[in-house]
Amino acid sequence: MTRVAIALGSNLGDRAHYLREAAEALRQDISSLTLSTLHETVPVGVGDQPLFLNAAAVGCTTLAAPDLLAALLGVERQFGRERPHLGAPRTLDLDLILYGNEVVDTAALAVPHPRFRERRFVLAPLAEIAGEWCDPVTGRTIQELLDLLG
Ligand code: PH2
Ligand code: MG
Ligand code: MG
Repeated sequence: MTRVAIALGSNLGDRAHYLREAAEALRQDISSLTLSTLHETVPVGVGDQPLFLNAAAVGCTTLAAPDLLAALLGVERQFGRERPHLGAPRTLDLDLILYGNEVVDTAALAVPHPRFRERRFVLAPLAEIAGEWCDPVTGRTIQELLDLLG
């Protein structure tokens, strides 16, 4: 079993519904899943868009990282995710942030997520449910990474 952290985001349609239902769908592949509270956040780096709801989920899986990634993309599709262009508003975005202590950097998959350390919208919800988790690249905990953002 591997402990995993997922970031959830939505800024299109019934955002809270998508996040809560996605978390339920993830239980199929992730046991003992804990969902953070939902945070309303200003869009970062994608221009003028509707506000996001963001959350984080933590649990344990027997899936290998690429299979978990495929499962996340499947749940995104299940909830109507379309990709008309990069950074487009979305019903549901599920990003794999941490996969145990593993560091993977291939064309298909990068974990830890390469930009999560700068993203308050990922760190703030994740700190609620896994503040003690150590980033295997920097050795800092999620709470420390969040505090560094000031
Ligand atoms: N996701 C992005 C880019 N910008 N901004 C917020 N507030 N929340 C997000 O989930 C988000 C973003 C790329 O996936
Ligand atoms: Mg994303
Ligand atoms: Mg994504």
